[in-house]
Amino acid sequence: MSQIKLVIGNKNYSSWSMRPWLLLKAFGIPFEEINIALYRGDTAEKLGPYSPSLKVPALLHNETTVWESLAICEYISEQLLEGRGWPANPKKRASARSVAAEVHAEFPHLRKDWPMNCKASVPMHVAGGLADEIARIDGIWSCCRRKHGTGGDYLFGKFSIADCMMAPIAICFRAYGAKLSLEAQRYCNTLLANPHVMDWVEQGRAEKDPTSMAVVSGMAG
Ligand SMILES: N[C@@H](CCC(=O)N[C@@H](CS)C(=O)NCC(=O)O)C(=O)O
Repeated sequence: MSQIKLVIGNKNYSSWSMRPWLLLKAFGIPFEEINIALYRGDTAEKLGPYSPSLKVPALLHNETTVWESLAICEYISEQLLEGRGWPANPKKRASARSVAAEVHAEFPHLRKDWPMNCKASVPMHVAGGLADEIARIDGIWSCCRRKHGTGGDYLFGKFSIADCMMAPIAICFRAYGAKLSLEAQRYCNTLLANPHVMDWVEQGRAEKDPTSMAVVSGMAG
């Protein structure tokens, strides 16, 4: 029998943890959740046995350890979903992988200035690099929905890893009041209405963590 453990940080602000968690939930894969509180004196010590990078998320499956959110999503798709984490159509799949990789590698301003915080609801001023990055996300969302969105309400129609990568961004956009095009806003609303996204947000909001204000100074990711 396979054993799947997902090591994650605080749900209130660990956007990287949320991505593979959402994938496992969306596809109904049972797993054990191991929660490690971030930004504490003993965080690295607690992560040591699970995560070579001393960061979350990390996935433990039988004898295999995988870290880095996108690598974990790839592994889940390959080993546990027979590839169903990505769109079946090769063109859609190529674009889905591209936008997922872009989220994983880019958007430094979003990460620093608008960190995920499920409890936050504070309209924020937008300028410079942050405005450019919000516009780029809006462009990705509208363009993918228009070009690839048939067959469902998600970025590539049916729910995929690309949506897992975008979900924390939707939470940030709602929290800080991003102004989006109609198409992008519609997709943002779809993500926020996903029952597993709603569960994550609810659990994040319920966390009682003295470090949760740290996100205001840009510590979270
Ligand atoms: N590139 C990594 C980022 C992981 C990351 O930065 N995780 C943060 C929490 S969201 C973390 O573990 N921080 C703990 C620390 O830096 O001590 C991924 O995609 O998994």
